[in-house]
Amino acid sequence: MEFKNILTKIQNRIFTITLNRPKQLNALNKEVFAELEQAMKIATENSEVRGIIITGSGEKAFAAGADIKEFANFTPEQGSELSAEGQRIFKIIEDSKKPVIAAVNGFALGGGLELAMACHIRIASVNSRFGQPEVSLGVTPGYAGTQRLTQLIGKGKALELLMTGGMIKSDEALDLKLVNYVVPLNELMKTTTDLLGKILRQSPVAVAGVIACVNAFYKEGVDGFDFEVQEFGRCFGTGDFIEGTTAFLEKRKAEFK
Ligand code: CO8
Repeated sequence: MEFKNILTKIQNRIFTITLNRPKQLNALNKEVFAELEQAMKIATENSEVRGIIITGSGEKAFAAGADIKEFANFTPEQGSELSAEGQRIFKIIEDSKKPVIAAVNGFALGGGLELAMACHIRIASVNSRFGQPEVSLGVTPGYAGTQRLTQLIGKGKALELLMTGGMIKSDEALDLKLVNYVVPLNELMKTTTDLLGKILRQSPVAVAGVIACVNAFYKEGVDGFDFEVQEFGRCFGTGDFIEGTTAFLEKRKAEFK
């Protein structure tokens, strides 16, 4: 499938989505969102794909936010619609059964940071910068930045970043546990691929279960402990469980299908 605003490739069971509007610092407009949703659908449905990486093209930006030119003249209703649509698509990423890692290669601002936070794990290059500058534009974040930033770094620091609209460097993002690792830009994709590779050697059923259980912690009205009991039990009926336990008992490496 041909995309205009993103690039996709499949290599070694990994589906890579590269935001590709480098002249606009990969700003997220409606077309990017539509293509991102389509790409996630392809990655989800293709059984060859086991994990997903989202990154930005160029050496400057992962994504510098929602496309300000697109929403500058919006009415309140249009603003709400855009926000709801973006949140819906980012939730597809968060709820993906296949692990999704953001390889943050530069500015991750506003909607760009919100996209990175919808991914399961974030790895950043040293030159990356993070922030939610929406307050400087007279809006609150709209793609769940207030929620996921608070989940990831805690209320006090989240409020500081959200209310000042300030930008932080990669080392501070690491201290805040907003990202798992910071590496030189030329090592970003290798580090990301290596980490994803470690995950892909595990049972895909169990990895999907872990994602669902951890997400359950944050779901209103869901008891994560009960959810884990159900998910744990469900694993017992799967080929992955038989292969994993049999391989252990036979003192060999499990080969998950
Ligand atoms: N949207 C549209 N275009 C952008 C964006 C953006 N978010 N960011 C950068 N660009 C464009 C610039 O306009 C410029 O284009 P042109 O050359 O045509 O003028 C080009 O990218 C390069 O940018 P700069 O010349 O500004 O590059 P600098 O290196 O000088 O600065 C910065 C880099 C600091 C990243 C700067 O570009 C900047 O501050 N960008 C805006 C960052 C921002 O405010 N992001 C948050 C956007 S709001 C948001 O994400 C809300 C999400 C929720 C929306 C909910 C729906 C309503």
